[in-house]
Amino acid sequence: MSLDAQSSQPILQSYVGFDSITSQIERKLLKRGFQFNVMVVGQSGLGKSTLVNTIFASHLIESKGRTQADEPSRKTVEIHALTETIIENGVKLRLNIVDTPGYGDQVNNEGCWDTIVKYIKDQHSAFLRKELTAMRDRFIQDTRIHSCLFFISPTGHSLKPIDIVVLKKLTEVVNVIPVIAKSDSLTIEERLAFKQRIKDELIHHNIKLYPYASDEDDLQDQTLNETYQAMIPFAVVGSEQSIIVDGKPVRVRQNRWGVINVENEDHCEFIHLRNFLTRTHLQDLIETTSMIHYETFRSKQLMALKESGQAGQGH
Ligand SMILES: Nc1nc2c(ncn2[C@@H]2O[C@H](COP(=O)(O)OP(=O)(O)O)[C@@H](O)[C@H]2O)c(=O)[nH]1
Ligand SMILES: [Mg+2]
Repeated sequence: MSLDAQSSQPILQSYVGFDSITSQIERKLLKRGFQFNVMVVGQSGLGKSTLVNTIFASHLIESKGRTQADEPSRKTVEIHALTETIIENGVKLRLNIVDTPGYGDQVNNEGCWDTIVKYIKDQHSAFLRKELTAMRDRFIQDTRIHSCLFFISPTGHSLKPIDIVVLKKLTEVVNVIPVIAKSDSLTIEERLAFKQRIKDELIHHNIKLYPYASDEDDLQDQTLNETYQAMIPFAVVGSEQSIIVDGKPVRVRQNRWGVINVENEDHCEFIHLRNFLTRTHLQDLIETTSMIHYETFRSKQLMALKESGQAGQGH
């Protein structure tokens, strides 16, 4: 088929070159870099700071238990944000870690989640305000929390009532990834039974966790998500200590009885959590935050705005 009757060249079959759009996008994205915001929630001493440092392989948060004598007991949940830029093979990732020390530390934990949920909503609200300004920036600095690591105490029994309340609140506003903290304190059988009990409780309380099913998922995505859904909550072990094995540094926890290799999947599920966060679901966590959690917030806010506007006109 030809548009030009004189020409024998099949014009529409000639190579246009739009397939290079993927590399054009890639170049642009690489220049801009990526923003990834992670929040950690859980009682003091469960290894939050240690795990984050183990995942992102640097000393992002100074790991410090509450046992230090000079540190006063925290009365309220404090929120600390910490930003670090990581570059891997030319890809720039701006990592924002939001720590929430003090959660669940009090005898009466009523309302201790308010600060955390408010923080998440405040980020959505700030983003919406920037979007709605007439002269909005081309790129809005994104502080919305893309994933929330929720630390479950390795009791081996069940979730605490407060965990259920907080999980319910959090899953409504953010992608929650629960982990069984310090899972080296449980035997393999205890860990399996604990995990199953947690899963049953989550179903019983109708708590829906990320990853959510999407129409866009192909068979490969579905299979991958099902594998992770079966594994969540990840039973993790964190460590800042490394030893050299075969010339490579390996993260380990060493005690009197032996050595736990944090990155060995026979020992714990740390490597699966790290792959999930960084290698398979990083982009989807960011997208889901924007398309589902932020969108829900945004439409509620705009509806409320519209209603108050109509009420105002009625007078
Ligand atoms: N047994 C064990 N101890 C851990 C693990 N992760 C961290 N710890 C230790 O627990 C203590 C508190 O860790 P930290 O990361 O400061 O907890 P955070 O208060 O939740 O941030 C430190 O002494 C860590 O070395 C783990 O996976 N297993
Ligand atoms: Mg900490």
